[in-house]
Amino acid sequence: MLTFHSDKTSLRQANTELHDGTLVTPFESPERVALILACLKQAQLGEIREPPALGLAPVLAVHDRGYVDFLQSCWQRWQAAGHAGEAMANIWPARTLRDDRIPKSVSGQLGYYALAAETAITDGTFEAAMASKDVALAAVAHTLASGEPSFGLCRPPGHHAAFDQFGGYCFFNNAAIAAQYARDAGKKRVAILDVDFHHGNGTQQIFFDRDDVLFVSIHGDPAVTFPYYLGYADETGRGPGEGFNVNYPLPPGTDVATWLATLDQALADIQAFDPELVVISLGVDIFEGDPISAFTFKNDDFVTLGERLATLKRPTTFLLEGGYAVADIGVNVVNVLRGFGGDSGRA
Ligand code: 6XA
Ligand code: ZN
Repeated sequence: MLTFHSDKTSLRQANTELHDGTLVTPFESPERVALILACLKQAQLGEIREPPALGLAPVLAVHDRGYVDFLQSCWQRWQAAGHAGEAMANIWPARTLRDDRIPKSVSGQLGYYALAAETAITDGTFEAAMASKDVALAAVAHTLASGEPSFGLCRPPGHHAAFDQFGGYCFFNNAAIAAQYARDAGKKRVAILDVDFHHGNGTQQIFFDRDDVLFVSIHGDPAVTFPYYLGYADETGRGPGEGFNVNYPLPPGTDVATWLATLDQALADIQAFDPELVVISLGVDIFEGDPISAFTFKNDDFVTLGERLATLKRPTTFLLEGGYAVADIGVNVVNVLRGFGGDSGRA
């Protein structure tokens, strides 16, 4: 299977993440991509290609212009304001405040455009996000042109990024940008299946009113897991989008058999939609050893996941989302791709 990768994704080098009340080295690290790359090469899974730079037009097809401008200028403005650390939100237009006026200061805008506090903006963040969406676009373009599956080694991830909000380590919604690109290339129906441990709130929000992009997600129950405020089963879409958003929240600790039975339902939803393209938001943080997640996949279960996804028999693009158990991240990704490709060997 062809992989797309850009060295520029390593330009995101944040030092701080607010985690459990302390500032820690971010779980979402450049090392993740390096380790997956090494494993892909060792497994000889196929060619690894650089994506072309496609600019902002495909981003602006799903994100707000003001939001994109903010991401582009934030770090420079934060430094110009004389702040010592990395750019982080610490005030939001929360439930009792106004959200219909965008403040002028970078601190106020950070809260306006942030949906969570763990994700700092730093030098290189915007450039890495641009590279990440270019990886996604090249992967989907390859699948559209050839019908062959592809893997986009996206970093930073994307599925928490909404129309005009970042958070959960995400800035541009790579899966949404790829799906919209396929729509603009003439594909009538695109399905996004999100198997990351965390609900893809951003992807859901971007397509919630639409019937041309089906969003199906299996994830930790938002009543007790991040992102907490979206991802319930009763969020089924709105207006013309009614019925085209499907959430399968599962309790932390859910066993693999239950997870796979849920996947079978998700796959039936996708087949009923008859998509011309499937985008998989591939988070491997469903692994039992993941430091910030709570599902129970073992290394070999990722092969089974790949095999089940292949039963769809649809043109498919895989895009990396989460996964932080770095010692196993390469094996787990390779196992999905091998399973999908029909090679049942375990990495
Ligand atoms: C922050 C949790 C961020 C989750 C990131 C992720 N406390 N999303 O893996 O899929
Ligand atoms: Zn995740």
